[in-house]
Amino acid sequence: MASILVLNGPNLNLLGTRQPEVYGSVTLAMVEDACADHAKKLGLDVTCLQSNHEGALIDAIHDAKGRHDGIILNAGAYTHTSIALMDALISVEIPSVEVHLSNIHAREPFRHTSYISKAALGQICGFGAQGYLLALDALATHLREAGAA
Ligand code: CA2
Repeated sequence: MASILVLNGPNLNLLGTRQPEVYGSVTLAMVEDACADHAKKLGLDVTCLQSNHEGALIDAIHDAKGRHDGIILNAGAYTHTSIALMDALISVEIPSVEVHLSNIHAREPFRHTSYISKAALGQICGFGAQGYLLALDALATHLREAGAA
């Protein structure tokens, strides 16, 4: 069974507790449960991880090599700053989908740039927590077409 790593970056542990008008009212635990349910329906295995630390996110991406067949990444604000995360994703060569709860292109100009996009198959943003499920659908199709699932 193909395995997907769902990786969330800084401050996303606060989901559902503040700024519901921007990020919705579901908690990270609810997002992770929904990912597990949806992955099961798609015949995928899922592992979820969140860290507020750039180095820990990089380590998780490195550790994914040989363990996971796909990565779903919401890198939070590191999206807009981290060449190191982009390099890590490129180096492991694992198909990845970038997710954002909010529509980063409709927000402040500094959120319009994504280093993650340069390493990802594609980006899903603006659909709230549903974005993670759409990303699972996209990875399931990609892996099936690539003969990896
Ligand atoms: O829209 C997204 O998913 C973001 O990745 C969220 C990041 C933001 O810096 C990106 O530009 C877009 C911020 C995550 C902060 O999450 C919070 C959730 C609830 C309360 C406070 C922060």
